[in-house]
Amino acid sequence: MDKKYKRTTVTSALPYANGPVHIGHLAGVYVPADIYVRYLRLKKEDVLFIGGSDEHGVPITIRARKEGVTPQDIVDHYHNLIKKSFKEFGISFDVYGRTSSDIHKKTATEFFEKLYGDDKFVKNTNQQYYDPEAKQFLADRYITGTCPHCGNENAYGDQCEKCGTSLSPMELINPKSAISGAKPELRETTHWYLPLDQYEDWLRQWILEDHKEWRPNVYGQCKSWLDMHLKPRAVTRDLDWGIPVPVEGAEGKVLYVWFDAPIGYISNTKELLPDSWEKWWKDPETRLVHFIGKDNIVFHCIVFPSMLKAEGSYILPDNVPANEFLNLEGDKISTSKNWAVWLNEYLEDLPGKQDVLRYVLTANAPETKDNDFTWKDFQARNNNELVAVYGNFVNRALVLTDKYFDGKVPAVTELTDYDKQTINEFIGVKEEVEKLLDVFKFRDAQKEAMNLARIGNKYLADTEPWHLIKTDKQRVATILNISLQLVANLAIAFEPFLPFSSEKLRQMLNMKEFNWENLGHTDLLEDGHQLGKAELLFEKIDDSVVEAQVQKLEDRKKENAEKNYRANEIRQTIEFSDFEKLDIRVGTVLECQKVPKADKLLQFLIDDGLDKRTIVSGIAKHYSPEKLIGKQVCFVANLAPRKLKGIESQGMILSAENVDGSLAVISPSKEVKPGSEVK
Ligand code: B3M
Ligand code: ZN
Repeated sequence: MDKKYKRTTVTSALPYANGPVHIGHLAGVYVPADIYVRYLRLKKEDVLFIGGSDEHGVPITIRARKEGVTPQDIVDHYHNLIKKSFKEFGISFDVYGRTSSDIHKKTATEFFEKLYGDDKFVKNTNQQYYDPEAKQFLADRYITGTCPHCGNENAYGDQCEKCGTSLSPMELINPKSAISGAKPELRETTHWYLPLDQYEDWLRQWILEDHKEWRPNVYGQCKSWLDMHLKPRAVTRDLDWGIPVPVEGAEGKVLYVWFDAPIGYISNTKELLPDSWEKWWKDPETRLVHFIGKDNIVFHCIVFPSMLKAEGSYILPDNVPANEFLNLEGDKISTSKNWAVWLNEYLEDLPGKQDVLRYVLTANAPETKDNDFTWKDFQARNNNELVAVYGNFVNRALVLTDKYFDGKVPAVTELTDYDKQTINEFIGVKEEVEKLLDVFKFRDAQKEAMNLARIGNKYLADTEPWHLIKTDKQRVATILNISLQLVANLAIAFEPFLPFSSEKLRQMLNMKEFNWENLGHTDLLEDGHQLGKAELLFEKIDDSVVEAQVQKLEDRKKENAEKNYRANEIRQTIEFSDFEKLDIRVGTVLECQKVPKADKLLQFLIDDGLDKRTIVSGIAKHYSPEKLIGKQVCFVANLAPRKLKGIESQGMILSAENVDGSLAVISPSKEVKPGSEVK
């Protein structure tokens, strides 16, 4: 970042207040944002860290309806829960606001009015689904039906959660209102649109030319959106939860949640700094950085900047370091399937271990690709890195000083070449960590900070002060002085990453406040300085602890599978004539191979008795292709052909889904002629 700036406004995505936050949120957004902000604060830069809850949107209303409470009840509950979790994990927001606040309502309303007054919207009338029983228009999420791609009967009007395809309500087969179950009808409705197409040329220049330094995943996503061309986007909705559209004749309409939510960053700044908020949003010498997950890229890089540009008086984001996703034990984190490690539960099970989670999430940060969190890795990183490297070095340096010098920092007498070499190694770490933090490479930065402890451990192991003490106390004094200076450096370097441990260490070292500028110095602790009491910084985590966590997840998986099974059981019965429509046959696998760039798909060539046919099947995670060649399988022969990854699949191979989600291909119990019918 070579541009001159005076201050930095850092925002982190406003989580929806309709559920607790989990490790994916922390890894993707809040830990990196917090590291960055703490780093700038340590450098004594002017920085503001804005957070808050996103309290509008359809999912909140659906949840409220399901639980028989008001949307306000839902957001009150989760806003407080989320706020508490963030606090417990040391996410050091300057303000944590909420979009149901009055100040936000006013700010968002005025923002809309300004754009409306300046003629920045286009008004458009089209047809949308309406629930005649509930007497209201249905948001995409309020319509369920059968997915035209995979047949899932519970697909939503915006997405099928089974196959991941994004949908529009009109594509659903047999649409149903999620409110009343009624069959929705099409009615006309009017909305205001932000004509993003008019911003396309400007966005191309601003992102693709002027911000080539953005992360490749962010830049790439923007480029593909822009290459597909932008369409006007509706900024209003027919809904009764949200900020009313401040236009005559717009009764029953509210601002679209993605229009008001990013304005929440501004409202929350206003809440904190009613008199000076503007300099954080309008002064060209302010740098704006948005921390988000990858699913929010389009809103923060394209939609919100277009809104700000249309308004005219705001600065634009300087960078948007979005992360990819964190998976959990190999599977996608899912709120609806309860496949997550919830922050509140984590702290109940592993009290006081905030920094361990922060450390592991940064070490595995999904900065360039999706990454996996596993409890085994969590344990290994704690035991082999935090305990064995960081904690061990700190503990040895402090305990030895206590033992040989009554806890007073001993003075250096003479430096050997080896001492000088060690010092040279660790003073270089400051620049390395800075270089990485400045470009949002938190994972590598933390690794680099850890090198300080590695250097220290090696130094102690090589110099062996515990042997020397019998013959050369002066030499031991020098060794321990250098070691303690290193410990003080560690405390500062790790403050952004592991704030709780650094604070503990600060007390153990009896240091005043930390300052990033002091990093790399060897005079942080004066001769004779009295240290505080040494305590263990980290503790080993036993197998039983992580095994219990894995068990907890496995139990949930089982529960889910059982729920699914029951849900299937109560599905409607069908007539024999319906069954007869299925043409299921046995075929012999002639060829089988992986589909490139699709980790789930296998491509089969089947002898179906009459001919050869290609079938693509999503079982690559469960079989290696060569194992299936020569096997007989059952397949639906009369399924309409469909394209998967550009390959036309002519049928569907049948498998049984085990409770744990694993798949087993169905084969006849003895060999039959290819083409035999299954009845
Ligand atoms: N609440 C989506 C999300 O939590 C949304 C972010 C708003 S940021 C202005 O992923
Ligand atoms: Zn689907």
